[in-house]
Amino acid sequence: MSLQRLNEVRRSFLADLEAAGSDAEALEAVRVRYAGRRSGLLQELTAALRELPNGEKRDYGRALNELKKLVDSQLREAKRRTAAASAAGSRPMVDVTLPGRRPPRGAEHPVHLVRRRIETIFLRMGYSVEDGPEIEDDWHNFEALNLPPDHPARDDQDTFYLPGGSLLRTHTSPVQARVMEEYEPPIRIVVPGRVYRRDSDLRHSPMFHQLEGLVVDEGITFGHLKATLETFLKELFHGVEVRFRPSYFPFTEPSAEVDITCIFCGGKGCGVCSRSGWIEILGSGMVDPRVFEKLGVDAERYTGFAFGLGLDRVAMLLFGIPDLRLMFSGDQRVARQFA
Ligand code: 2NM
Repeated sequence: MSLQRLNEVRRSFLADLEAAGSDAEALEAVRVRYAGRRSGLLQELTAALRELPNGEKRDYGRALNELKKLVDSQLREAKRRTAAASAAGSRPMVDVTLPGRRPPRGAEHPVHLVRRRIETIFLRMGYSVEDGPEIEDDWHNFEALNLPPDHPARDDQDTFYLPGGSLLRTHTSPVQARVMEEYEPPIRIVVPGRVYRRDSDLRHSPMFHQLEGLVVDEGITFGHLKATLETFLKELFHGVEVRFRPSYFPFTEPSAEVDITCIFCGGKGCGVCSRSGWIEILGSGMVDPRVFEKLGVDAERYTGFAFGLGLDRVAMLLFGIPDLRLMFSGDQRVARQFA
């Protein structure tokens, strides 16, 4: 009868435990009902031990001990599961049906678009793209380029000087100077980059972008300069005519400024080209042998041409951007219109 009672309690304990699942409150009720100190069923079964005839005490006692161990271990295991389940339940829920968050997207700046377009044209012609430091020394920015100490371009009004005599490059030509110092011709490079001048008004920004090119080899003539720049400009501005005007730069001789027919009026004359029908687009010339000599290029053996243009100006012309301030506003609404 009493062993039978033990088995009943064991069965009902296991059933109640299963019914409670991982519900903490239900489990606590099961614990109190079976293992409660004062009136738990195990307590009752222990008390019943004393009433048994001596012959039955051994088997009953052993079975009761096993039941106590079972209840204890099962309750402990259930409690562990409950704790784990509630920890998982407290994690924030992910609503997988919510629409995704759209990350803000930038757009390529018009100057950058123009730079890549020009680089592509010259890369196809066999040039490579070079760059160099924006903080320069007097030698590479001026002296090596045949800009004597009294040249107006060296004026404090045009150049940002830094403590210690270094300066912000006023053109990308110091990169060409570094390439000539370092490499033996043939040289065919274009050099895009930021340049700095102490100049700030509606048409001038103290930082702007240039792209310059340099070719040095045996037998390079003004004919190569002319054909190269004409080919380049007709590819960049479809359908334009190109003309060369004599000019002057300290680092080239002879020098030429290059115009294209106005891309707004086709050459008839309008506000953009000041009624002339022509827009000045780049400067160029045959590298002065004195520049070669300063940079260790054999001026008896080699000749070369160089050119330069303003990327900001070209971007404004190509995209019809009317105000320089829009170019430097950093406003994504500007850049997005040209992506
Ligand atoms: C220009 C116009 C004419 C030029 C010259 C050189 C160098 F380093 F070879 F002497 N680099 N760039 C040059 C010549 C740049 O920009 C309006």
